[in-house]
Amino acid sequence: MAYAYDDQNIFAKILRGEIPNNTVLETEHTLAFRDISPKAPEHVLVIPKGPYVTFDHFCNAASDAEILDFTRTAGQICKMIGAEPGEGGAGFRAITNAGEDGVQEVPHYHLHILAGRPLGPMLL
Ligand code: IU
Repeated sequence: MAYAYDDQNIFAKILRGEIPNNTVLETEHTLAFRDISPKAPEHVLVIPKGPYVTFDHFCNAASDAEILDFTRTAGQICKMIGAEPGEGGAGFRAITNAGEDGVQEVPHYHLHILAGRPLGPMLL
């Protein structure tokens, strides 16, 4: 499937600096920032800087360097918010919504990392 990237989506505007964000960590290929409407005491969104719409789009189309940078940044975020299970933190949930059935609101791939309270069973 071909993905059409909408460069007017809100995360594209954040990446271009047109809209402010609460940055936690920025690297060459990745930005991590606090969700504007947090669903847990710690709620960070990790996004690639490249124009990827969904998780599968990113995994299939991004370069090795982008994927490595993204994954390491997500790992760093888990450390930074003290969420590593068994290392002083109580764990976390990492989730990504994709497309209509996944109820994805913003069409720029993002990984939610939630922590800081018991998160309950995953809703299915
Ligand atoms: P979703 O997986 O696409 O449903 O998640 C989009 C998230 O982006 C959601 O948790 C919003 O609170 C969040 N968000 C944001 O952090 N800043 C914004 O300006 C907008 C949405 I619009």
